[in-house]
Amino acid sequence: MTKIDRDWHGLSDEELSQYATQGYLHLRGLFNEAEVDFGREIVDRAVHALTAADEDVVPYHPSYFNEGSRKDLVRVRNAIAQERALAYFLDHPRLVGPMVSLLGEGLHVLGSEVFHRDIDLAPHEPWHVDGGPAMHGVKVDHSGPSLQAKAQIFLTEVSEPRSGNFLLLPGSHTWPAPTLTDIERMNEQQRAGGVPGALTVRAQPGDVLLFPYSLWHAVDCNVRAPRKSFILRFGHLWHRSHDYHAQPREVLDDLSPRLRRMFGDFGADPHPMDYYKPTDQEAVMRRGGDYTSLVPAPLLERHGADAYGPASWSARAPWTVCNDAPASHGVPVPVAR
Ligand SMILES: O=C(O)CCC(=O)C(=O)O
Repeated sequence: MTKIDRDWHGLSDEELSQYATQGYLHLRGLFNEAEVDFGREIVDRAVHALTAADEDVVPYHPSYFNEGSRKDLVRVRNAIAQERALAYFLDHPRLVGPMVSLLGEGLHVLGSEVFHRDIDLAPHEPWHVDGGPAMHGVKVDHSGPSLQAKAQIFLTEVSEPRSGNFLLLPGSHTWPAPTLTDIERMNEQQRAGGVPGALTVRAQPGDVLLFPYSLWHAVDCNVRAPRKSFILRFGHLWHRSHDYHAQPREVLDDLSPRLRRMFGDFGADPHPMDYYKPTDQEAVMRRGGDYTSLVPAPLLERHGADAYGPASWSARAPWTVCNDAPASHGVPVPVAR
């Protein structure tokens, strides 16, 4: 029998079942303090580079809600192209394991975003689902692999309400996409104090929230301190990506074979069928890279190199599942419509 020497562990049946029924999984303490410091440094560098640049690396698209005119938000799309250190998180065994559990081994990175959400007394993001009209009618019963899923990695304290918290409606991932009327009503309720049945995610640095494209979600106002996070979007190798066409050679060359494959790279002469039936997928997905050389020297000095390498990855599922309680604003939006 072949020995499977993976560097990752998947989610438990209980965790998978919570994701399937509730439409999210809040994993507390997935990344350690040293990694959180590294993540914050990446956010600061990416935000500085974007605000200093004349234009975004990813050109404007009409679906971007006039982000350019907003002072409260810096959102760096396709962040891997400018911040290679993001590879550390994308290829991290503790993230790859849960994502393989949700989507299968044909894991594809569809987008890598860095967020800096400053103080703003108005809700940061209106209620919505992801993917646009092309995906809104697609129904998945969540008894098998998911279609697309995001991992939000929190790098600052978001444990009090009104901190730019992620808001979600538990179970809404199985509902039809909200209509414009639903969205207007919910945004009104949000401004007036909250949407019935909505859950305010109270995250600590190092926590990760997993959720599918079909979950109804929004972002609360932020009256406290800048919120820093990454949102990494995953799907299948046969999916198109959201913030890049293909990663250029100079990006791919800096990544491990596993992460190159997760960016849809099959080398110089891919076969069209590779995206559906790759022949070496299990072997390629077994192990990721060592990106310790990308960690800034002061952080290595402060935390020690072991905090960023295989020595700290071996513990099985160091996270705990956090069950945030929904706010009691009354009756939830009905499931059957
Ligand atoms: O920043 C967040 O918490 C969520 C952003 C969002 O709504 C999205 O990426 O669809």
